[in-house]
Amino acid sequence: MSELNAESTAFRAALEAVRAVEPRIADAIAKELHDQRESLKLIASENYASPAVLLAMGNWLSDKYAEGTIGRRFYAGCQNVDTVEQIAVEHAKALFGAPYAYVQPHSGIDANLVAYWAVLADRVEAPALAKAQKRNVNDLTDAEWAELRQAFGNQRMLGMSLDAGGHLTHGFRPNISGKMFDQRSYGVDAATGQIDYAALRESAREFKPLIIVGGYSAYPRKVNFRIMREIADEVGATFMVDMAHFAGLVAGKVFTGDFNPIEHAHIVTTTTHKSLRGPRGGAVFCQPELADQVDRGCPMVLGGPLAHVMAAKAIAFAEARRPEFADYAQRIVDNSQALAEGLLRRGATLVSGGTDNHLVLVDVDKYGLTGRQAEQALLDSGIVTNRNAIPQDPNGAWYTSGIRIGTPALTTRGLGTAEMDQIAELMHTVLSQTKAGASKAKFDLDPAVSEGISKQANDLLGAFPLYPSVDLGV
Ligand code: DSN
Repeated sequence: MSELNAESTAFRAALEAVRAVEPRIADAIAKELHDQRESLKLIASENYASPAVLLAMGNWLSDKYAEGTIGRRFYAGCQNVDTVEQIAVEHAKALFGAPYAYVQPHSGIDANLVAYWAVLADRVEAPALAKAQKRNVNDLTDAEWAELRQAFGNQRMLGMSLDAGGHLTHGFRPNISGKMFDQRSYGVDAATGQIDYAALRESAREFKPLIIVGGYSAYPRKVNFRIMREIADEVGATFMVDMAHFAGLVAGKVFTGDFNPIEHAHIVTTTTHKSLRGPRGGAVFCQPELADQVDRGCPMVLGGPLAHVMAAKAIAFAEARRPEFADYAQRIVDNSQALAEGLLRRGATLVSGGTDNHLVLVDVDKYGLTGRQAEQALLDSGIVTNRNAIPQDPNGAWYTSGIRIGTPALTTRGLGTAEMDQIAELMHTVLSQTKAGASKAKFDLDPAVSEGISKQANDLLGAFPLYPSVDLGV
């Protein structure tokens, strides 16, 4: 028998240790790898982290509390966490060319909360303290504190509307950000499906927000952050960008100049697990004047930092600094555009008519379907996507009229533009053969069609093994 490679040995040993305590967990972990290998994953926000990233998380760094920041912790014995966090910060700053990086947030929501409270501290709390001639909030009188709390609760945010591709955390009521801020949305031009910067400027002039948020989770085009910063400066707003979806394209230098948020925003947030291909987590980048406020993220809104995940972030940032990551980032966009062209050629309607980034938004009304029906029909056929609202969506945020598809994961797996055209054919076949049913969730699709497409999807994936270096022996 040939010797196992190091990665297979490591994952097998980890599973054996887990199995000794609770076999069902070991089975679920192994099954997840199996299922991911079998699935044609077009979820725009997912990816496959490297074995090094995954392995960096399974260790005793997890045991350590380290609230506070590097060198200023609320616990003793944090020297190794300091080392890990410092290295992650160094790689993050070098990767993005950012003056300051904070790598503790556990997710994108957390990163956005850190950013919002940093801006509130800078723009609302600091002036209140200066006015009262006090050093910190504990020194304020009850009356001064009541006044400051009123001020915290009455600030404005301008963010992209949900149906145009904005994110819940950009000031929408179901999320804490919508309860913190009075929010107004900007949308897209009805004809082009792209951001209307003149309308955005008009809205900002009228609304005078404290924060303008750029970034999205379902917008298929580049955003001109230079223009957005100009608008923010004109109305005295702090400009924040949530680059969670496209951080990999910034890191890989596909988005440069006007389209690189790091060059234009006061503060930038991200997740680390989408196009950036790291562990699940978040990060914040900012101009030096906001750094002290960002550093207050834990324990302000974050629980103790996850040192094992920061270790994995350091590995992912280091990987993304390699030249091959730039090639990967460009291939994500090439694939996305090939998928868009393949769908358009077959008669699909795409929001904005195409894509500049890692995602494509298909208007499935063209096929007489809701997003919910299309999502399930595709899933039954072995193609994993997610339904998404489209601009002015008549079916609302639950049933929707759109399907969001993204290429970061399949690009990691090695699929290229020729395979994207084959996937466009599979998707178009499913969507055009699915008939809407009696409700917005029901549909009819001949099982022979879904089985046939599943098989073709599986055959396609067979040529691109996922985690080829990992053999679990099951
Ligand atoms: N869940 C992520 C997405 O799918 O876009 C963002 O929250």
